Amino acid sequence: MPVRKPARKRSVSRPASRRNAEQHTIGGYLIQRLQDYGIEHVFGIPGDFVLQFYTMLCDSPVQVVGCTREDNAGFAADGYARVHGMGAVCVTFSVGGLSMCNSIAGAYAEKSPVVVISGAPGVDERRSDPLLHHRVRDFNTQREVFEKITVASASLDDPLTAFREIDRCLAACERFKRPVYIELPRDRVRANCPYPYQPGVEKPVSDRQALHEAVEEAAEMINSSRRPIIIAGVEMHRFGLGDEVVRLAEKHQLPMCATLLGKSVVSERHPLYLGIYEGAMCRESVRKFVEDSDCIILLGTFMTDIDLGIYTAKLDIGKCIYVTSDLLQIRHHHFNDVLLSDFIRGLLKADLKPPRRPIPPQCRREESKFVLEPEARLTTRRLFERINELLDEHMVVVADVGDCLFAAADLTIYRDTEFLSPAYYTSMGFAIPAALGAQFADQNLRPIVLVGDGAFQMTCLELSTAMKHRFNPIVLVLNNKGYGTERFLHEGAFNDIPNWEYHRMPDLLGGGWGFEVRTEGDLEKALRAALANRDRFSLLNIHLDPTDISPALERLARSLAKRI
Ligand SMILES: Cc1ncc(C[n+]2csc(CCOP(=O)(O)OP(=O)(O)O)c2C)c(N)n1
Ligand SMILES: [Mg+2]
Repeated sequence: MPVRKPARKRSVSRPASRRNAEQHTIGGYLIQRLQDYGIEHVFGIPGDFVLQFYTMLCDSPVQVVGCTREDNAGFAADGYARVHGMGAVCVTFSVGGLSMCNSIAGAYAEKSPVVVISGAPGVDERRSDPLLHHRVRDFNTQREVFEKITVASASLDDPLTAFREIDRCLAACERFKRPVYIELPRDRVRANCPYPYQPGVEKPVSDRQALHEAVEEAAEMINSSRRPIIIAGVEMHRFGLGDEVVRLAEKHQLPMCATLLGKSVVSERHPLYLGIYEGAMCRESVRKFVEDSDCIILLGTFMTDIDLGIYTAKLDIGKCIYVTSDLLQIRHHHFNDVLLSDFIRGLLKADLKPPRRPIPPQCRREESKFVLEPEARLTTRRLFERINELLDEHMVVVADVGDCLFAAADLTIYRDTEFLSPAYYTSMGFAIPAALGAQFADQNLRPIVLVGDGAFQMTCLELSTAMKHRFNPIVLVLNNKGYGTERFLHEGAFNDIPNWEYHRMPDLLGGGWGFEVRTEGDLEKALRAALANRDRFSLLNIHLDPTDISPALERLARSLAKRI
């Protein structure tokens, strides 16, 4: 189902007759369809090959959000998509598009539905094969690159097919929750459809017999098990099935875990929720409870190395019901043509009678009160204990790659889907721009951005855009003077990075609040001030010892040490 949120109304400067006429142009139709899918903001940077379309966008109810770099625009659109249901980015040819490859690859890997729109030289301009600026090899190079990292792509060079192509790409984006690429040659933006176009809606359906047999086999397995458990993954969020998972668990009192990539897919305050399962990286009690199970119901999880605690997880597929949007496997039986949503809803309706499996008290996280030691030097462990107390239902935690991601696994997120991180593709630089996208997607959410000094140095200038729009993320820079996670794997001078005065970013950007934190007392003061400063971003430069690591990374180190 397209995510249909009412588009934000803005004053439109052009006469209505012109706007209506534009709806029948390729550019106008694309903008209309973006809105049909609930897209209210498009991130990007203009250039001469996309200026006409930018003008059209600016005259539409869709708000264009200018970013400092195209890769950041890609991350922002990804963050927006994760919160809002679908995102979009619009850039110029090659110099813009190609610099977005990494962020769009991440969106592909982690199933985030982002529509990539790129301007391109006009079809008529290409006739004598000229060396136009931004050209790489030939005029198809960028589209061919994006074919590899999107689920559908099209070049809208022919008005006869362009309208259908727009619908095909957007439907694929929505169905597969993966990016799509739409290229718009600049001389086709205002081209009209040569015939009255009617969008056709084709909905995928499950094979009824396969669905029936799969649900029956799953029910049999659950009913004959003694220690069933659900592990919920990121796809439950992407496909809007989080509520169904909770209903399934509640109906049969099934205990639940989540994966790191799927963290917060169900509320972490739910009484049936145990925590994140990620092999040796999770708490031992949770690990034991999961690995003792004789029926592991994996719903929309990706079996990634990080989610499996660098493959320290011990899950026997012979004890699993494993369903994603791409596959359905019950023990070693594979079923084809069964939609994820149909299977989950089928399970909800099935006659399940699983045994009750009480959650042992040691699996519950102890909620100890954080007692401040004002003079103590701050450590990662204490920092995250304090952050855990700070979180409320109006915040979204956005974690970058590095120890902050491992440490964040231990945070308790209040509401569902309020934790964003690139926990599979693990590209550094995600958090600051993704937080911008998340705040555009839901302006009632305040981002708590967790970012290492290395990742911060990559994309920090997107704070300038947050500043421009008076957004108020609280950015915690974990300044351990280098690539700590890599130091932990392999020490070398290449892991040292310059120690910037991060807390002085407000001087550069002309606003915001900066704090330097060394002790627990400094942290307390800075956090209180940051929470009170609701008008701009706050940035905490948190000095940590270069050898200090989070409890999660410590757990992994201990487990790996046993194996070596
Ligand atoms: C774009 C990108 N480049 C390189 C890496 C490899 N890498 C993984 S973690 C890491 C260090 C991260 O440093 P920092 O952000 O300071 O976090 P820390 O590990 O210190 O907690 C690097 C370089 C990556 N994941 N992504
Ligand atoms: Mg670091």
